[in-house]
Amino acid sequence: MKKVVTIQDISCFGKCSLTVALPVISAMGIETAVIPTAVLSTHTGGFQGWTFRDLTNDIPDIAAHWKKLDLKFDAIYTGYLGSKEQIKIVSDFFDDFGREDNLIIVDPAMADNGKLYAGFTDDFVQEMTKLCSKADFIIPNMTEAAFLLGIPYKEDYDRAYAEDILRRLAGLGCKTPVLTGVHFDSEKQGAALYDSVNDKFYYSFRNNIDKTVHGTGDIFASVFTGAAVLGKNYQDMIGIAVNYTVDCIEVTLPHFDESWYGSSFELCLGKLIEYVKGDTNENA
Ligand code: PXL
Repeated sequence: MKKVVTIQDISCFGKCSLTVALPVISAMGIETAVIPTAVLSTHTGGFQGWTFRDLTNDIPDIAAHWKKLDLKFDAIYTGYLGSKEQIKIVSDFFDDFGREDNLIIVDPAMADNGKLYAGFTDDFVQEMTKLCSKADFIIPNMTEAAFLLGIPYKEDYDRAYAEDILRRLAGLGCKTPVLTGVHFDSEKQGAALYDSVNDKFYYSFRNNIDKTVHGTGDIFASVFTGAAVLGKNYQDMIGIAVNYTVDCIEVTLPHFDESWYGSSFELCLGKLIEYVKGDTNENA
């Protein structure tokens, strides 16, 4: 069986980070180990008064134990990280567990809609930029890409701009950057992947839904990780991730008022399993 370790927080209520990554990657038939970086009572996107227990100091001990056990992973996938100190420790984990034949996937989960998430600063962004340089794939949205590159966030842009951003992201040191939430008009939204080794761009779009649903970045990154580990080609990696993410948004909309804090991804897991079995997911 393929084996992934995902390193991110556990938000006890709210459906993001580990409570999404674990079920989603498992549903794709992949063994999923976890390193929780912090325990929060809820995520920080719309709730007030959340608790935060930092688990940074546990990470080196977990890594040391796993070294003794000689554990090996097909991919290391990181999401939301709580502090710049934590990013440094995760970077050491990459040095210990990264190998020629495994994948490092970094979702620099730190910002959306032009703004950093609560509690993040420029120092954090700098450290995250360094972490991205060690990854095989990074999966920022347009806001995160702007922060990583130190440029202003743009709401409206064209294909040439998106491709320039992807080239510049590759310049940070990651050979295959992926941009999420890409849209060139109000009709379609999706993702773009840049294979810098072959200088080739891949796109996948679905009809645009003009609604932000919390945790969908984590869903995209989890599915993308699963698809990469299963050896799907670049077009299918983004195709499956876009399709499942949009399915999750669509299924949430009818009861969004009660479920404003996260998508009803559970209702579409059957479809994800079908996408994984499918031969092609081209929908560009
Ligand atoms: O979905 C990203 C995320 C993960 N974890 C926590 C968050 C967020 C986004 O707000 O608050 C704790």
